[in-house]
Amino acid sequence: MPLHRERFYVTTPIYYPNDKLHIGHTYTTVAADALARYHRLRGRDTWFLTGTDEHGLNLQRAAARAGKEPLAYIDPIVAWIQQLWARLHISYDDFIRTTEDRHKQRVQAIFQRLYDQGDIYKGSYRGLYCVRCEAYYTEDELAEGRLCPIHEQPVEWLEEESYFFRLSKYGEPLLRHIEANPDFVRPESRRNEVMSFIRQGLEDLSVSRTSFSWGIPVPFDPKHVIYVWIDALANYATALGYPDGEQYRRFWPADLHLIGKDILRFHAIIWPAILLALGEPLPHCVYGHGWLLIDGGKMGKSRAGGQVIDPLTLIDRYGVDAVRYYLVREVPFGADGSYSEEALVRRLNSDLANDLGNLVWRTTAMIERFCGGRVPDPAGAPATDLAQVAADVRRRVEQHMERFELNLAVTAIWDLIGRANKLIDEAAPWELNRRGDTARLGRVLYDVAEAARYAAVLLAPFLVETPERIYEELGFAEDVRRAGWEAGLTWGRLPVGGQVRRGEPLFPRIDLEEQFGDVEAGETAGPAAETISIDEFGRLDLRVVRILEAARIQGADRLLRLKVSLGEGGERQVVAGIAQHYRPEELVGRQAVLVANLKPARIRGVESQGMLLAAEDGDRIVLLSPEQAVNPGSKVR
Ligand code: ME8
Repeated sequence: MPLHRERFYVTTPIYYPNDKLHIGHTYTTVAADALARYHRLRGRDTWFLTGTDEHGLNLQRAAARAGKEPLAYIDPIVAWIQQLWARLHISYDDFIRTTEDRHKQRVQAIFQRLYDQGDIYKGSYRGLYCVRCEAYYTEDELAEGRLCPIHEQPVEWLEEESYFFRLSKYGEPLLRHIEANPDFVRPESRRNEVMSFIRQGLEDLSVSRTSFSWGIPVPFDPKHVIYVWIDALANYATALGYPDGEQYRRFWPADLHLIGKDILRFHAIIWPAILLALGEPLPHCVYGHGWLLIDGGKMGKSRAGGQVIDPLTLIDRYGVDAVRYYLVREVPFGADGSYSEEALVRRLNSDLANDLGNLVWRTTAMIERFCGGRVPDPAGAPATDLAQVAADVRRRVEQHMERFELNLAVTAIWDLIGRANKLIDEAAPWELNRRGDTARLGRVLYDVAEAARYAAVLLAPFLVETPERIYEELGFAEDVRRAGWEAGLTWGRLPVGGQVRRGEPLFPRIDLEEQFGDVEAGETAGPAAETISIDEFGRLDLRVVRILEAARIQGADRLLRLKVSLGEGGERQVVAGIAQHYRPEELVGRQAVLVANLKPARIRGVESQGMLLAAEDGDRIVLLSPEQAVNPGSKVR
């Protein structure tokens, strides 16, 4: 599906504000970021939108449980989501919150218009409703035990007066559109799924609720709020200023709505039907990628795979580029794949440390030893085959990126890296040096250095720190991203005579045994202390919390005031004596361990409802956190 447009507008789903955003959400967002970066590098006018989906019964209830107004409950969670994206270097151009006025007004205008033209009418509805999906199900759609097929949670009977959208009217035109546009729903298996669903006949869709109030009111009947999915889907247009904003004219229709397969029907049927009703052009592509699974279950679901993997912990441990690389490389894009930290470390060791890291390390080391640290002149000897390999790899990367085959694109780059490493082994520069063949030595070392630089440009959509580091080590002061794709991928761009600067290895290897092997607990020979009984220990209520906010306390340089979430257990304010060890912004989003049943105390006039655990090592204070992210509120035993 070659994209010949000079513009590229890509979106992720807008996520529910949830302090359990995990590696699955990160997967979609990193993939969209890689595509946005790729098109930007190619000089295309690019817009990348993400955001949060903040209305609905589920959030209304969560806020009530926390004893808060919905927005006061949601704001800090949105701040932590933005912090997560910042740590992953997600280069979004806009972040839409569905509680913003710019969104609400335009959603109301859309609803009004559909009503005025007869595409929305009033009726009543009864059915089985999943609060987490915010959707009705029929009996035969339910999972065993009358559970929601996505969340495997009980559904509820709802009966209410409701407005309906004439979805049935748009089945035929939509089917014709999908048939005429093979790239509209991707990959092919999802396209087939959507077409057969439409062929079964579409029913009109209930698009308002009276059973709760946390939503955008129906403009002409405010006891109804607009169905959250209509509200949410519209974000892709409202964020651009639909119907007449300048950005809307510039970027609509979207080139790509990147989503997980769980929300395919909303994006490939309901949203396009609304756009047809509004007379707006349809997006070029809705791409439903697969799920990252843990132990065969979808991450974050209530039963199978209830476990969630915290991206921040992984970044702390392995660095942002290792996490980003793993996400785009490991799973064939589109299919389901299993997540495992061990697989991440294997990728890190083999592809990043061994292949890429080694190429840069050996090349700069040899230039230092044999060429006085300056990039040698290749002109004295015939070219190696690397320029040819590089051109071929570039062509393949471009083809794969246009088809959203991210894993194949990165795999292709490794052909260049592999060939360059092999050339070093074959040409044996140390032998050339011994024989005094400086002409051939110069050629070989120049070509492998240039291959490393070329690979850095090809990697720039995916990795956010490594391309810059490779340039720096090769002594090339150019800004990789600013130079862009075309200039960067001109073979021979690396200047002769540049001073290489070998730093630390790009990626230190991780000892798998040490990280994942059975480590014997062993007796700790600590200082003897008075012992306590297990019952005494049991009186401590230790809980995992997520830090939502952190701020300094005026006049107390050691103290920070933190707001922490215990998930269902609500929120607490805690004062912690860690201000000299952590900056407030680096704490937001982390998990920590709280002594939850400590008697509240006032410290410097600020109430502290519990205490965070930290290790004291000489002058250092280090916060304790679980080895993997767990649901906030989990008990520590
Ligand atoms: O559905 N593997 O938001 P959400 C891969 N607000 N991707 C995963 C995943 C996993 N295990 N888990 C989540 C919503 N995702 C609505 C969207 S859009 C108008 C409204 C990703 O917070 C995947 O992209 O539940 C999925 O579609 C999205 O997170 C769901 O995020």
